[in-house]
Amino acid sequence: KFIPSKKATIIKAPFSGGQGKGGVEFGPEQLIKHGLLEEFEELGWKYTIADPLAGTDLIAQKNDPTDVYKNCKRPKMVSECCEKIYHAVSDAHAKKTLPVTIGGDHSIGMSTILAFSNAHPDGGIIWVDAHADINTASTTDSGNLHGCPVAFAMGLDEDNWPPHFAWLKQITKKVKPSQITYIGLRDVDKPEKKILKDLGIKAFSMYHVDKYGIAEVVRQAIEHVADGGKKPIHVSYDVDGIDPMYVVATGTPVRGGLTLREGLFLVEEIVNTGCLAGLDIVEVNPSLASTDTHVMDTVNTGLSIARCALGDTLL
Ligand code: 6HN
Ligand code: MN
Ligand code: MN
Ligand code: MN
Repeated sequence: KFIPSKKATIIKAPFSGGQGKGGVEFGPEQLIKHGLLEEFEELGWKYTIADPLAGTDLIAQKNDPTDVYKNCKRPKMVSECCEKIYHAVSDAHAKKTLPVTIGGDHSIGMSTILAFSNAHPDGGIIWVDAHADINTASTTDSGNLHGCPVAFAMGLDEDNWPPHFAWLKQITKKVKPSQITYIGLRDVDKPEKKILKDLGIKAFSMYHVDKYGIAEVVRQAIEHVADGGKKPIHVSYDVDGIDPMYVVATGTPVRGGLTLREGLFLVEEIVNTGCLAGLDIVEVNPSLASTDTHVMDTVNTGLSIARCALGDTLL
């Protein structure tokens, strides 16, 4: 409905500055090495590739000990890279293509959902994750900005933002709390719980998945953010939403997650509405598994998410 042309822009975001571990920057190249582009071709999609971080010295920036602001780690690096990704995703929307952003860590979600909601002011966002990623610059305990992208995209606690985020402050249309919902939550920090409650953000935790089943949860999520399938939907997919038994190679695994099929089914259901208009696949970290089998389990999960999002179906 919203991307009738089957054209996509694949945005490479080999970014790891939003958290401390190395390796998540290899996500895009691993997914591509193991068949991401062939999936697009096989499923009849045309694509172009954007590489907004090419030419950025990511290694030097990650190791810059002066890049701290209060409790926030690497605000300069996160801000500079996220601004570039914001422009790449905005361009993809302007060309009426489906932006598929491949992480990298989840801090880039601040850019993808902000670009989406500026391109589609009536659109809805489904954030699939074990975590809510809605810590503010003040509430973050870890200081890792991949735990904060939703708060930044909403403009929460702007007064305490590191000064580097001036570009983001200038974007006046922020994501509204009513525009987003979560699926898969099971590790939410105390201040995040308060924010979700205070802002009335609808969230489906693993409790809801167990109680109502994934089909009903996805139905309600689509109802809440997209009027049951009348409005564009962006899916920001942190692979740690799926249980670590399927996805070992990720930075912040939490047990008790979605089964592989639940995690894919929810994408299939969203695609069936015809409303998918943006996708992120993040937090694939091939360095964090001890065997090749475990690396491939995780990489293949990322590839399966993409395949479902591109409309692979037997029917
Ligand atoms: N992710 N809530 C924790 C923090 O450090 O703020 C974990 C964040 C995880 C972020 O998985 O994208
Ligand atoms: Mn997560
Ligand atoms: Mn700019
Ligand atoms: Mn996340």
